[in-house]
Amino acid sequence: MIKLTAFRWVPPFAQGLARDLRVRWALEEAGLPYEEWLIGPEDQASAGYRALQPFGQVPAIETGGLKLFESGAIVLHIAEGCDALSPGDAEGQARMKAWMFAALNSVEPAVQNLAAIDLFYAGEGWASERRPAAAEAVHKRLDAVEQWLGGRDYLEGRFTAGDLLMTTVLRILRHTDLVSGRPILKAYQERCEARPAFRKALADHLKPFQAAAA
Ligand SMILES: N[C@@H](CCC(=O)N[C@@H](CS)C(=O)NCC(=O)O)C(=O)O
Repeated sequence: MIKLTAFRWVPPFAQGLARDLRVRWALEEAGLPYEEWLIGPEDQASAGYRALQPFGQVPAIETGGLKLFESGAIVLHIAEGCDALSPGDAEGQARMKAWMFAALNSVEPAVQNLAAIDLFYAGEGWASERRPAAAEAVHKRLDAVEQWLGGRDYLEGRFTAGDLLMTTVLRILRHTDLVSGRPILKAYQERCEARPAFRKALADHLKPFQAAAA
């Protein structure tokens, strides 16, 4: 059975965003059962956990003898050989990987930078000075994704692991109107998030936080 690490608890701003959600979603799309290993700060610092995830972060998985970290690498590993996440032809698979990298390397850094300013440093003087340029950087990336999507339902005509990662990156902007104010991107995000696999993954991701609050 695949073992997936996730946090036992995160603050409300991170609930529904923490990156184990990406892996849960991919596992649901692939129909692969898994068990969760809920961790806390003491685990993050432990040598045992660092052997699984060198940076002490989540997510990581352990399956058979394989230990894997980095949400993108894990999602790719699951997508390979999974019809729901990956096209059957080599060209389609290469395009899927390009969008996976684009989501994590071209879009997420700008999005994460803005989120950090808003969520961690909102009260700081430097943050209000830096924010307009950070927001502009996000706009540039969102413009490009929106333009690419145009009338397409998905980045490559059908749902792939590229859409899965792009959707989870767009979710990071939920505290702003940067996605919700763009009809094409909003519809795209809602289309991807309407998938039963996402709904199930999100519900399971949130369960430990709800249990901790009860
Ligand atoms: N590039 C990594 C980033 C992982 C990451 O940032 N995880 C966050 C949760 S979403 C985390 O573990 N934060 C705690 C920490 O960095 O100590 C990935 O995609 O897996």
